[in-house]
Amino acid sequence: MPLASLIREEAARLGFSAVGFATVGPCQTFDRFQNWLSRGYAAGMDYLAHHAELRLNPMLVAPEAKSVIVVAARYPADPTISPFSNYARGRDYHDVLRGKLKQLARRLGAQSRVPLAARICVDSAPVLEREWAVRAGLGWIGKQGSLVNPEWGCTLFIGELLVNLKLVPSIPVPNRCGNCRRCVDACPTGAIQPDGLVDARRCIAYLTIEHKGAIPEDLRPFLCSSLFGCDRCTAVCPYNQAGVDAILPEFNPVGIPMPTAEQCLALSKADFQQRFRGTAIYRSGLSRLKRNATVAMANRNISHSSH
Ligand code: B12
Ligand code: SF4
Ligand code: SF4
Repeated sequence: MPLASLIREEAARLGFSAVGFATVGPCQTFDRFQNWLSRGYAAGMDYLAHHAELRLNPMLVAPEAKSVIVVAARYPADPTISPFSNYARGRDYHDVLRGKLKQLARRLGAQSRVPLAARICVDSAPVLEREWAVRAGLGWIGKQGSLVNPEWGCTLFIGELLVNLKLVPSIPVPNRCGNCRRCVDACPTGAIQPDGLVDARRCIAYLTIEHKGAIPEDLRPFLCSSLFGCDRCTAVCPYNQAGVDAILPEFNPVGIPMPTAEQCLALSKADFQQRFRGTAIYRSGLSRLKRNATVAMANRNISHSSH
């Protein structure tokens, strides 16, 4: 079987909703990334500026790499915005995608005629993952900055294998946002800039997950009941029409309720570990969750007193 067909077959067996290939070379949007950094949009995520220039070309991360295999895994798109982002309700996507990409590499290594060199990336390397997803034909960049796949929408995680194999690159998908601007209009804080860059300093996903310290007072009311992450600009996308098809079961923990803000405040360290170990919430930590719960409860009081 040709390697490309084998990769597609194995990716589908592993539950990925899309897979594509791109040829390793210089990045096309490194200037955009640098512009984002220079405007201060990375907020407190200092790690993104460290070794920024490694994003210029995946060969700087994996010198033997010839192709980028990009996979997408679907998580539930729930239009009813709930306090915990849908992306974080199931198992930590970093672990899930990494585990599956390891299996993909193993199968590929067993069939390849040359010894396989493969580097896995899931947020874990200085790689502009959205650019590589576009170049591998997985979709286009929507007005909110996310990868949108014409069949599966934008509630997708992406991961890459940088491999020393030559694969025929996939055909890119043209941008189909058209006149739609639902995502831009759905953002309560104006974090999405006119040129499509997201100012993390105003982004609820950043503020509730990554930000250290107190949440700036002027932004607190915009969080409403958010406890972790923000789905507002992804949930409204009209391309999220595929129902529950191809959603990985690991990301769809049916029947396990999420705690309320009050319950979050009452969690002990041991409770937190027991409930959230293995999820993205665990990485962010109990003190940030409690900070967010305090803001969500205060917001509830504001909305009650204004009625
Ligand atoms: C930092 C970060 C954040 C920050 C900043 C987000 C941002 N938009 O910049 C914060 C904490 C706010 C965040 C939030 C979220 N994130 Co995030 N995040 C990242 C991370 C680690 C780096 C992103 C980055 O470099 N940003 C800087 C900007 C300038 O780069 P960029 O967004 O990648 O944009 C590039 C493309 O748009 C490209 N581009 C634009 N137009 C075109 C056109 C063409 C033709 C081409 C080729 C390229 C191209 O140019 C830009 C520079 O390369 C990536 C993982 C990674 N290593 O890439 C995950 C990642 C982007 N996040 C992801 C997710 C799921 C989210 C959330 C949905 C989580 C949530 N629900 O709370 C939100 C979405 C918010 C949003 N509207 O973007 C996924 C996105 C998957 C997807 N479908 O796009 C990623 C890829 C993680 C993963 N491995 O799956 N995130
Ligand atoms: S994740 Fe939320 S706050 Fe951030 S850009 Fe999207 S809608 Fe705005
Ligand atoms: S909501 Fe509309 S503008 Fe935003 S990404 Fe989806 S199609 Fe594009």
